[in-house]
Amino acid sequence: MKTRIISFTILIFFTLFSPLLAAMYYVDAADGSDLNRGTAQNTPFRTIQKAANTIIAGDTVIVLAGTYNERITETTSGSPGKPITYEAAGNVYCRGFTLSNGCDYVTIKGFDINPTQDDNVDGQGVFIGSGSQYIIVDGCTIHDAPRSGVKLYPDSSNCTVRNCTISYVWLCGIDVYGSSHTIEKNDISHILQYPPEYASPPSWTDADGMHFMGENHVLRGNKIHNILRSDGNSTAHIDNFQIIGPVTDCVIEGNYFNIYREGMGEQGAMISDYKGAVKNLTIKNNIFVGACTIVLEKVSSYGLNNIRIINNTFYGGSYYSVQLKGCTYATVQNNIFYDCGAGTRGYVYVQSASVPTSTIGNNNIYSSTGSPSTWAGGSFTIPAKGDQWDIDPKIANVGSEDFTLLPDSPCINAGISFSDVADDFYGNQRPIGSGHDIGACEYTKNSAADTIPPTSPSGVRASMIN
Ligand SMILES: [Ca+2]
Ligand SMILES: [Ca+2]
Repeated sequence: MKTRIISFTILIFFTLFSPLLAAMYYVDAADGSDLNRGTAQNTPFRTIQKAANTIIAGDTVIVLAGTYNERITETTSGSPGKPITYEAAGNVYCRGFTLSNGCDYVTIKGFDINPTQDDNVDGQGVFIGSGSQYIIVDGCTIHDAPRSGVKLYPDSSNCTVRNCTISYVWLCGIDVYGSSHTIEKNDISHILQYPPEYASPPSWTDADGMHFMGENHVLRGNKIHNILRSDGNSTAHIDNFQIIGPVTDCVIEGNYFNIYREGMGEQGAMISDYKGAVKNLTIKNNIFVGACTIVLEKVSSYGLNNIRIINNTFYGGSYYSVQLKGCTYATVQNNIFYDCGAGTRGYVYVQSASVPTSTIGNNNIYSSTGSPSTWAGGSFTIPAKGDQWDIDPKIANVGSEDFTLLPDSPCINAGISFSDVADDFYGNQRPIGSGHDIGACEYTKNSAADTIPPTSPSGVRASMIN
């Protein structure tokens, strides 16, 4: 009897509340109709916008392969545990997504996005509005945009942009404002100062991998490369990432940066306090190739404070690798600077105002083509304490950009122990062996044990298994 009452109660519940349960909608540009219910694969909507106007929290929209010549505006929010999901099933081309101010818990997966509107909102690949939280942009290809690839507006928070490939967009691949965002494993290249779709760009326009402002963000495991003069970036100050403040408590880790110095001030990163204070920023476990210079420059009264450049590997830069200009409490330790500076200025430039509070040392500085001993350091005396000066770090293969360490590298176990450097560029734990290594890659084998050949087990006899 009791079982029957429970079954009856469940039946009543589902009858009354089934519209509130998560639904699945289908969209098919070729065979759908917005007059359909959209709830089955054989009754799909024709437009993604129709689905956007229909869904509630917890619903999923499956978009079938095809070309959708529409910009989708999402105003409905998901909720904790009940996100709204847009998923591309196959190759789905569309004009991108605008998530209105305050729109929360929306996931966008796998779309090929080519925005066409010459507009600061709808011209972005994905626009995440002010106050929006818990938006996930995953595995999208965003290209040929009149504005940036993804724009996270100020006051947005807890959003994730991951596994996206972004190219031929304006200003920067991802334009980050707000707080507590995770930007990881994206591939960003060919950023444009003057995209053809942007009729009247401002005079200050630029071409950088990423712009990064706000607090508590993590920028991890991204690849930024090939931002080129030959793409029409005639006056850009090309940087892998640029910060103009305010920035607080952010981590930039495990990224691979590779842009070339083509004579116009390309830099690894440009970090200034132009719009606000920059403090508590850690740049660790990154690989910088080509134009590597990280500039920390105080240009206003806000200031730059406690910026740590630790356990990175720099290769092939033709200028100072790190410049400290008016910042306070900067740390530059455990880095490898390999063939940086073209024999003249490769290591650290420190303005006198930054000297008293800077901690610099325990870096490896090496030139494969000659001694770095004449390199100048501004007001700073080099080599610094603990530096491995003009000592080959024994990197596996710089030509093929394998920056792991060889078994006889002097960098193994020679670094300072930073408690927040608990892994390396590849995600291997740190430390391995007796201490942290210098550079972005921890030597993963126990070199002492490696030299001992494995022993054959003795006293083992084979027997039949019955
Ligand atoms: Ca720039
Ligand atoms: Ca070690």
